[in-house]
Amino acid sequence: QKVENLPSPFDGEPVKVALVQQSGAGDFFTAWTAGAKAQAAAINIDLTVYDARNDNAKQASDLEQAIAAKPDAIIVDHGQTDTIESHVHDAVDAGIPVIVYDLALKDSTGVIVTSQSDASMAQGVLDQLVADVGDGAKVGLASTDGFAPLERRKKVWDEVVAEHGLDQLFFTGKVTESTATDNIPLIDAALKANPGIQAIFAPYDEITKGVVQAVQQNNLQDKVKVYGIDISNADIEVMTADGSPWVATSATDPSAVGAGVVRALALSLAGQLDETSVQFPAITITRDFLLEKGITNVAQLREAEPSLLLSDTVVADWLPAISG
Ligand code: SR1
Repeated sequence: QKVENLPSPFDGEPVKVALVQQSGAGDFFTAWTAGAKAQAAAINIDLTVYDARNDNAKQASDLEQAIAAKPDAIIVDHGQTDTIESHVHDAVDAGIPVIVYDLALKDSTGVIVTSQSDASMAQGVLDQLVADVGDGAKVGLASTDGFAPLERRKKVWDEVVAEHGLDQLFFTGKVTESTATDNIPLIDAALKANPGIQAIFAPYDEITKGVVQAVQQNNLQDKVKVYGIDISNADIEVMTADGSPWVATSATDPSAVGAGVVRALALSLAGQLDETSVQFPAITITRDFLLEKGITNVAQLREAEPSLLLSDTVVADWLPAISG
């Protein structure tokens, strides 16, 4: 989908952009990166992708390497504040425009900051959780600290737990290059140690899938409800399977978000971005909705919920949203 009549700097030699990722693993990041690449290709951006495979020291050296290559701009996707922020400042000091996605910065001067609407995403599924299991229910959190979106979602969780007197019996989880598989033993142990759990909030779909497996291998699918964040073809298959405990998720279309981050950068390079931060809106999707509509993949979900395409977010006549 190449776009014609592009403004400067997209109307000449390809614009060189480095994408420095903490990890490209899992459904979300695979789709996000595909969306970023498609949007970049449409507007004459030559995108070089660095994937640190969840190695924070490597992401820092990837960013140093990217700065040394003097690209026209850098996108930093996720990362730990402690290891990445100083390098972001180095890039800004070197005159390289920087846009970050899901990276918490203590000082974001000169940087475009983007994220999903994490607070409303978490609120959407947690409202459903409270409606389903009620105040005072026994619950668990399957997540981890150190990742900006997960910490933003946990903040809402802590508020909901306090407001509704939920009895939080565990908080466990990890992010790795095999997050779904690596969370199964953690949740299995938590379920065995805490009989009577009624609901689990697992605010990252790779963790959610691990939670669903652990619930099923303990034969607790009729007793424990699971609430997630994110959506993918594989997630829809898990949610709509017979007797699935995964009852609701809040999500964007990750491919549309990856594309949206590239558009925000492109608007900024063209001198047409007024804001310094962009948030991508999400929707809450229930298992019942997917089953009622007969939705079996993300393409069908986009048709049912066109707002997922983000067609009105950071767009211009010369910069339409790329559909996934
Ligand atoms: C490890 S952080 C994972 C989250 O970041 C993305 O923005 C996705 O929504 C995912 O849940």
